[in-house]
Amino acid sequence: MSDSEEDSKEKHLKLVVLGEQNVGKTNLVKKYCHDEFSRIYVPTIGANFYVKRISLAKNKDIIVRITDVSGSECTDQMLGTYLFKANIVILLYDLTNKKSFDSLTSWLRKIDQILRYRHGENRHISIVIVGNKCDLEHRKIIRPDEAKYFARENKLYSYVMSAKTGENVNFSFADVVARYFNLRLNSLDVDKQNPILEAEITPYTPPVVQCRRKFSSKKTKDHNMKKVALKSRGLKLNRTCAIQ
Ligand SMILES: Nc1nc2c(ncn2[C@@H]2O[C@H](COP(=O)(O)OP(=O)(O)OP(=O)(O)O)[C@@H](O)[C@H]2O)c(=O)[nH]1
Ligand SMILES: [Mg+2]
Repeated sequence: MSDSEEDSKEKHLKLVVLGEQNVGKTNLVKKYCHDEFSRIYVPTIGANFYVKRISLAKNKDIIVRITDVSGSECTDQMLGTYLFKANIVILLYDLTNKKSFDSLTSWLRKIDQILRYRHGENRHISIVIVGNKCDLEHRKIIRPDEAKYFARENKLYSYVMSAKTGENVNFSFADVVARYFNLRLNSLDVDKQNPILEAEITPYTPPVVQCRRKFSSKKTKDHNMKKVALKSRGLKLNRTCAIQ
């Protein structure tokens, strides 16, 4: 097969998302694949599977099969199964949860053991760390330099995103995939990955201002004046009373 034929062929990739419970793995994948987000936390049981087709660098089609693994009940054996023939691992942590960041070391150790001893694989696997929930600006406790330091020490790439707002999601996934294939995202690719927000245009109708007229009728005014006049004379006004 010629190089050009090889280049035009669809490429397939297996990407596995791992990390502690509640860090936002399911929502991140759903945001990326279906542009969906849910505030309600529904823990994943086992794993969920998704497929996303992307087109990068001169329309090279890439089919990304994504496995979203439960953060709570993942035994080493199950993890081994999910990691089988994986090309990319996204290790997700929550920028507002220190424990989830600290757990990255043990995730890395587990992955390393599985790849080395179980599969006997020495294949090329890319691991990246991703800090999620960057929209919670006031609650972030993992500093950017901390994450960068950890990534540098472990020779990993590092990203931050928000499954809620979608900030940096499409671009980062595309960048991770492109790096795996040694492709460089061109400016067109970057534009393609940044979704254009479509605002609905509705005609402007000026609000109807309801003014409550504050007035006292002439009748009320006369009535009050009569009351004051009578009071000064020690009298009381009744309906039939007439002032001389
Ligand atoms: N503010 C904010 N909340 C998020 C974000 N991503 C996820 N969440 C919330 O975090 C909670 C957990 O999200 P999930 O996606 O279910 O977490 P998970 O990592 O899949 O959890 P497990 O399946 O138990 O491992 C949910 O209540 C989400 O609404 C985010 O980017 N920003
Ligand atoms: Mg989940």
